[in-house]
Amino acid sequence: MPYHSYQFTHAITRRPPATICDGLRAVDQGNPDFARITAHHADYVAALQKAGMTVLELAPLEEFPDCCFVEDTTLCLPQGAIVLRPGAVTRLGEASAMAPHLSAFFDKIETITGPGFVEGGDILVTEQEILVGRSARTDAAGIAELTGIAQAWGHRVREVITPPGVLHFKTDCSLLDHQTILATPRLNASGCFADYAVIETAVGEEACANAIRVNETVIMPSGFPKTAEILTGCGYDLVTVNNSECAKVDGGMSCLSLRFTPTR
Ligand code: CIR
Repeated sequence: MPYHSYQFTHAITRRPPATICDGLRAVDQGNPDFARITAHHADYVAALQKAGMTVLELAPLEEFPDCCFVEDTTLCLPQGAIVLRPGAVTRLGEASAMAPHLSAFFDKIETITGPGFVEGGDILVTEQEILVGRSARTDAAGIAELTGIAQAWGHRVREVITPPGVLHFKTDCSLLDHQTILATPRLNASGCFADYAVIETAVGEEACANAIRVNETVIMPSGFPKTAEILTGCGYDLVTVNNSECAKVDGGMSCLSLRFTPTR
């Protein structure tokens, strides 16, 4: 049996729009350079393909500056897809724009109808359970609605807390394998990974906690040599992608794709 939490055949991405300069961010670090973010995005797609994925690349939606962060629109599970409800007002419409693309891959598609909100960046799927972080973007009502759907599909859902001031739960953690998590020391200190082995990001390298395990590969942002060395030393097959421009609008490795194995 494949590990459903990190072995996949397909991904969906969306190329960055020229309006990415209007993308949401917590702190102003300047605007992403459009040519560079486009080149980095192409490198990211190539890394997914090299990891064995068939990638559907969608066209940018200029009316949604954050549209390349497709992870926040949908949760893909082995049983089907759940169209989410982003808590950022400017991003709400991204979910319904993704919905039509899912029917080619999934027999079962459910939708979070509200009034609650949930963004994919707050959802970490492991082999054992689905962790959902309550955050400024994901609230109790959204988690309750998601839980109802996921439980009916046989999943255990556990609500956790995204640290204050942190955009998403997965800003601070990633799945490395069926029992191991990469996490920042601040998130690990919350105790939410007591049932897992945890590898902490190196001091000063917290910004690389958002990585993705895809089949045999771990894809992480470049520029974090100490954490890269730790992961390589633990035997992970590491590929790095420049994320300098996405990071200016708080984007990382997980947000740039939906990863799944089609059910149809
Ligand atoms: C936002 O603030 O919504 C975007 N600028 C970044 C979203 C990153 N998404 C993710 O980590 N899943």
